[in-house]
Amino acid sequence: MPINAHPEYIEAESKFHAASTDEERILALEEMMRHMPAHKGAENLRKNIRTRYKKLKAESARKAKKSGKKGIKKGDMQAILLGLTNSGKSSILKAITNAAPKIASYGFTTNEPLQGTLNFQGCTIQIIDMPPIASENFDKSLLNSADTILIVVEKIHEIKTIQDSIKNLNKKAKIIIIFNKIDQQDDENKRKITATLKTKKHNFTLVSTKTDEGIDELKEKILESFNVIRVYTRQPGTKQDSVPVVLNPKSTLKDVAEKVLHGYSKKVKYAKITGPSSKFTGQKVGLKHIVKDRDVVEFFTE
Ligand SMILES: Nc1nc2c(ncn2[C@@H]2O[C@H](COP(=O)(O)OP(=O)(O)O)[C@@H](O)[C@H]2O)c(=O)[nH]1
Ligand SMILES: [Mg+2]
Repeated sequence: MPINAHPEYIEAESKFHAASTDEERILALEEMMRHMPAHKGAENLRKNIRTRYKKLKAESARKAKKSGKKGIKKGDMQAILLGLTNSGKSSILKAITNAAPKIASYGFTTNEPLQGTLNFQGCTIQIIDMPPIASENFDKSLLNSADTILIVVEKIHEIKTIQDSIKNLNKKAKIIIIFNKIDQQDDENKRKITATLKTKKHNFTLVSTKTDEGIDELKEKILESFNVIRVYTRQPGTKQDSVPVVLNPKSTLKDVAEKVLHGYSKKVKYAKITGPSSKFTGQKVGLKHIVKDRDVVEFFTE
């Protein structure tokens, strides 16, 4: 053990030694690399770790290719379904995307990640149904790259089980708790479940894939988790468009104009804006104005 190593490094190193699969070893090495001692005396150590890491990565890429594992290309907005077998992950994938996964009361487990596309409010969102966390086929790299993790449960205590199993992975992802099979609960239970989840400060929805209860709210939450901004445009004197322009945070009205009007955006002189970024209804603003989610704008050319 090197002198002056960070405690994080030491912890990662013991994880490396305790690891039983290459996948775990790779994750531990990545952690070790993040906390490597920086002093000159540790130069060889750093080199060794990098070499070991490269070797393992190459090896696992070779194995993945051989086993014919289908790679999933990461979309701009990606959410991953996690939960115990039978919690209803495949049913949710089916309810919110175009995918047609197999659904079984028990005995069937998803062996490969399956993906579906959720088209919602002009956005294309990739939803992935993962094999059980404990299985060989669980792809941690996919989990690590996801923007949002959807934890599917049918009982409160399952949340902790799932959270613990992904503890050291993907700390950046937003988490949404999906309490499924709500059709099986009476009103009193629903109230209790809601109260508990609120107390624990979870971002959550109660859903049923049988009755579709909460499904629209879930789509809304998923989209919101990506931090995108939706701006609705309106031609002067007409009805508001129902499909918003979707932008990154801190976008300006100029960005909106370019998305809607393309080459004509230069003709726009000002806009009237109503919504979270306006001081009052129909506020007149210039193109440098920074928009907020759910603003409604009208562009004017003179
Ligand atoms: N009552 C009820 N049953 C559900 C609901 N969603 C899924 N199920 C059932 O739960 C079982 C497991 O569903 P599945 O989607 O395959 O779960 P997975 O193993 O997490 O992918 C199946 O029998 C489904 O019909 C729901 O909202 N309500
Ligand atoms: Mg399934």
